[in-house]
Amino acid sequence: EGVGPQEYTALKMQVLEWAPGAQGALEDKLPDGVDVFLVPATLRPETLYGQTCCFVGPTINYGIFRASEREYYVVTDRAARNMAYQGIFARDSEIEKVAEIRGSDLVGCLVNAPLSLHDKGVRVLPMETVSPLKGTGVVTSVPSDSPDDLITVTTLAKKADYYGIEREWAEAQIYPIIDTPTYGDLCATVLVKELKITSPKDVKQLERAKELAYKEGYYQGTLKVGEYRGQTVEMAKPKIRQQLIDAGAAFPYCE
Ligand code: A2H
Repeated sequence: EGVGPQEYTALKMQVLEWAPGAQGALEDKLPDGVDVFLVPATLRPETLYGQTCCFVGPTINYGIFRASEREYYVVTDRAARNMAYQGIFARDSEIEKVAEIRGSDLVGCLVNAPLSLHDKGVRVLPMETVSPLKGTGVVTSVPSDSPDDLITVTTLAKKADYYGIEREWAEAQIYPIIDTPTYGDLCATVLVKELKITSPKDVKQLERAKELAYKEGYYQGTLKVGEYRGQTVEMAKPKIRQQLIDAGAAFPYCE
C-alpha cells in the first residue's frame, strides 16, 4: 500500500432488482432500457468465485454515471473522475451524473456477481469501514478469503434487525475456493479465529490478518474451483482477470 499505483480490477455487478429505497431516489432519472452496475474495485480477482454479497458504505454518497449509451455505473464522484481521466467512459473525459444515491438506499438491491458460485445474484449490504477515498467506494465481499469481509457479514447476521437487513442476506453460503498449506481452504475463518477478531472495530488485528491472508493466498494458494482449479493463484490470477475483461464483466482501474 502507498507504493506506486494500485492496479485494481473493477467488476461490473449488474443491478437485477432495486431496493425500495433506491427506487425512490432514481424515479425518472434513468433512461429506459439501460443496465446499471455497482462497480467494486478488487485486488484479488481470483477470489471472485467466493462472492457472497456486495458492500457499500451506508453513509457514503454515490453517483450513477453514464459509462456508455447502454451502461451506467454506481461509484463515488471521486472514482468517476478517475475513470473519466482513464478513458473508461465512452465520451472520454466528459462526466454525466444522472442521479445521486446514499449507500443506505442501495442496501437490499440484488446484483449479479460474475464468476460467483452464487449465480442467482447477491445482496448489497452495509459495511461501515468502507473508505470513500479508496477504489470506487464499493467492495465485493469474499468472506472465505478476506478477514474484513468475514467479520462484517458475521456482525451483520448477528444484528440483522439493527442493520435493517434480512439475516439470510448476510448468511449466504461461504464456499472454500482457495487451498493454502498454513490456513487450509477457509483462510479468513482460521485467521479471524486465531487472532481473536470479534468485530470490524478490531482494526489492528484485522490489518494483520489481511496481510497474512494476502501473502498466504497469493504465494501459496491453489484454486479449488472454476476453470483454473488445481493451478496456483499466482498463475491463475492474471488469466482470470483477463477473462473477465474479455467477457466485458470487468475493466482495469488504477489509482
Ligand atoms: B479486496 P488496498 Cl478476498 N474501503 O477484494 C475499504 N476496503 C476496500 C475499498 C474501500 N473503499 N475498496 C476496496 N477495498 C478492499 C477482495 C479481497 C480483497 C480479498 C482479500 C483481500 C482483499 C474481496 N473483498 O484486500 O488498500 C478490496 O477487498 C486486501 C488486500 O487498495 C480490495 O481487494 O490495498 C482491497 O480492499 C484494496 O485494498
